[in-house]
Amino acid sequence: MPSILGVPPSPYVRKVILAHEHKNMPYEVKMMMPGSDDEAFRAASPLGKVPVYVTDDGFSFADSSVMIAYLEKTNSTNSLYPDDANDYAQALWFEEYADTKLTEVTAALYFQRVVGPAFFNHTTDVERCQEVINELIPPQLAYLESQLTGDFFVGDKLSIADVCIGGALVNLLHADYELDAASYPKLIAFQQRFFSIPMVKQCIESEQQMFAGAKS
Ligand SMILES: N[C@@H](CCC(=O)N[C@@H](CS)C(=O)NCC(=O)O)C(=O)O
Repeated sequence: MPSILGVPPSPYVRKVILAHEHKNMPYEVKMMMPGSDDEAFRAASPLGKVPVYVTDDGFSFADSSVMIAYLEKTNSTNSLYPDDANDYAQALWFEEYADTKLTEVTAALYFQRVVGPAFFNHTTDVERCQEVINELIPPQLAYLESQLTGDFFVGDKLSIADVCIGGALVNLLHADYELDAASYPKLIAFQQRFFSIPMVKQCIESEQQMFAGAKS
């Protein structure tokens, strides 16, 4: 079975796990720390970033977006890419946006409050948290609120846009950040729908167990 090398609380690993679950494809997660100097890991990921994907025949490569594109080539069932060309471009834009700016600001809080203390012996910097909450997160949430016109970010079914944006919102959930109901009503409704998808629920619960285990 193919392996995803990385650490599950990483939003990029989460994204690849959710894609496998959505497409009913087998996978196993093998622990690999970001920045590891494991030779085979570095050969596939010269930047030292997780995840790395290892196929059944031993082919390996890096980058979560490349992984989803690869999965779609090998198995087109339950596609995460819209058929319509404009929708496809829009979904890829949201994937790019979520993997860069949105993850940057949500992971800043997630690292301070959860990942750093649980795994890196890090003490939460309360001032930095306030800066992230007051200045960095609101403009991104406002952008997302402005982009939602229906149940999904693009078209009328779950796409890579929802997986990546919803996955970044999981960072905020873990970091105990509650979206303001008056400012982001559509985004809160999206968040509730996304978090209640069984595969997402299960992913959130298993990450919560991991954090609880790391603390004890
Ligand atoms: N574009 C990459 C980003 C992966 C990434 O930044 N992973 C983080 C962990 S969440 C990492 O490995 N960081 C280590 C580093 O930057 O040295 C992807 O989509 O897979």
